[in-house]
Amino acid sequence: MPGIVVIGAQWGDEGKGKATDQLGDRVDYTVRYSGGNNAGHTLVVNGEKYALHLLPSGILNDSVPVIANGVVIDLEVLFEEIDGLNARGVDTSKLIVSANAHIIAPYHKVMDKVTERFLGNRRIGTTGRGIGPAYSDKINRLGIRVQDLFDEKILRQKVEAALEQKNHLLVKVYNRRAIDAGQVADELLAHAERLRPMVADVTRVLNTALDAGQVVLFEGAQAHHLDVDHGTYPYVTSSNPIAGGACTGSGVGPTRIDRVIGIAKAYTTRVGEGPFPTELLNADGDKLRADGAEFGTTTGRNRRCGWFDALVVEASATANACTDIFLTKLDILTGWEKIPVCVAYDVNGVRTDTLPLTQTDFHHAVPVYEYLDGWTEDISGCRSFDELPANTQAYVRRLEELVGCRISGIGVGPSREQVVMLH
Ligand code: 2SA
Ligand code: GDP
Ligand code: MG
Repeated sequence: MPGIVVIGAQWGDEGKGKATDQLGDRVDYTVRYSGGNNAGHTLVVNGEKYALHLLPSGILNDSVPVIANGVVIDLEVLFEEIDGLNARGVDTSKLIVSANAHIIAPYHKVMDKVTERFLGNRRIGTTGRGIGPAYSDKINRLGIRVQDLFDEKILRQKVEAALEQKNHLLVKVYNRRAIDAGQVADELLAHAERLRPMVADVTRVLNTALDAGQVVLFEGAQAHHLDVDHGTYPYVTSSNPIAGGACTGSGVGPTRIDRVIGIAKAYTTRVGEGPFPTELLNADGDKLRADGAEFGTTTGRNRRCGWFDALVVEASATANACTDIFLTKLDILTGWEKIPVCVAYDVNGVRTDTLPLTQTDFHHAVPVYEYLDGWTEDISGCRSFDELPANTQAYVRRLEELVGCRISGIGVGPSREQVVMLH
C-alpha cells in the first residue's frame, strides 16, 4: 500500500492528526499537500500534546516530513513551529520543502483580515492567516514561490507587482496605509538562508520513493466540505483538501494512490460560517462542545457542534473514493440515552437521501433523524471491537451502512494508543 491519503470527511477537526499518526511506524514520507497554517492538527504522544499547523504529523515519528507544492507557507510560522518542536527535543532535520510551494506574505494576512471585516455579515469566518489571498495570488499568477527567495532581483519585482493592486485597494477602498514592497522583500529574504537546505525537488523525491516501494502518506488538512470545488462554496477554504488534491499538490499521479482514509467524527463540528444542517444551537450542542473540547486549535474559536450527518460523510466517501473510514471521538458520545443520526434531509417538504444539488437547498435542509440507542459505559479503555458495548457496536455498524464504506478504525480518546482497529 505505498500511496495513502488521509482526508477530513466533514468540515475539519475530525482528528486527522491523530489518525495520521496511527500509521506512523509504517510510513516513510508524510506529506502536507494543501492549505497552510490555517490547519490545526493535534496529537497526544506519551502524554504530551502537540498542535501542528504547518508541519506534517510525520514530524513526530521516523518518517520524512514533506511540505509539497500545494501548501502555502508562512515562513515566520514555519520557523516558529520548528523552533518550538526543537525546544521540546523533536528532531526536525529531515524536513523537505518544495521549491514550488507558495509563500504567505505579510500583505496576504492584511488582505484576509480587511476583506473579512469589509464583508460584514457575508464574511466566511476565515482563520485570518492569509490563506485565501495567497491562493488568489497563485491563481492570478502574482504569487511568490519558495524558489523566488533565492533570486533577490526577481523577488523584489514580484513583490512589487503583487502589491500594486493591493495597495490601491488598501488606500482607496479600505482606508489603510500602503504596504512598502522593499520592506516586505527584506522580511522574506531574511528567511532565505535558513530555508535553502530544506528545499528539494519534492515531486522527484516522492516518485522515486514510490518506485522503490516505500510508503508515502499524504496528510489532508481541512476537509472535503471545505474544498474550494467540492465544499459548501463560498464557505470553504481556498485549496483542494480532497484526495485528488494530493496529486496536484505534490506531483504524484492518481495511479499511485492505493488507499484513501476518510476521517469522520462520531458527531459533527464546523468552524466559521456556512450551512450545517445538524447544528445544535441549544444545550445539547453546548454539551457536545464541552465534552469534546471543541475549540479551534489555531484560533481558539468555539466550534459549532451537531449530530452525525450521514449525507455529509457519504458524499465525501464517494467523491474521494474512500477505501476506509476512521471514526474518531466515539468516546465523547458516552452518556446519551438516544443518539440522533441524520439519514436524510427534508428540503421544502421533499425528502432527499443525498446532498442537495444547490447551496440554496443545502441552506434550507432540515435533518431527518434516526434515533439510535446510546450507552453509558466508559469506552476509552477499549482496544478491540468486541470490548465495546453492544449499543456502541450497533452505532458504528449503522454509520458504516449509511456511509457505504467500511469503518476500519475507531478513536476512543485523544492519545496515540486510544484506538480500536477493525481492519
Ligand atoms: P481559511 O482561513 O481561508 O482557510 O478559512 C476558510 C474556511 O475554512 C475553515 N477552516 C477550518 N475549519 C476547521 N478547522 C480548521 N483549522 C483550525 C483547527 C481552525 C481554528 O484545527 O481548529 O483554529 O479555528 C480550519 N482552517 C480553515 C474556516 O473556519 C473557514 O470556514
Ligand atoms: P484535525 O484538524 O482533524 O487534525 O483535528 P484537531 O486536532 O483540530 O481536533 C481534533 C481534536 O480531537 C484534538 O484535540 C484531538 O486530540 C482530539 N481527538 C482525536 N481523536 C480523538 C478521539 O478519538 N477521542 C477524543 N476524546 N479526542 C480525540
Ligand atoms: Mg484541526
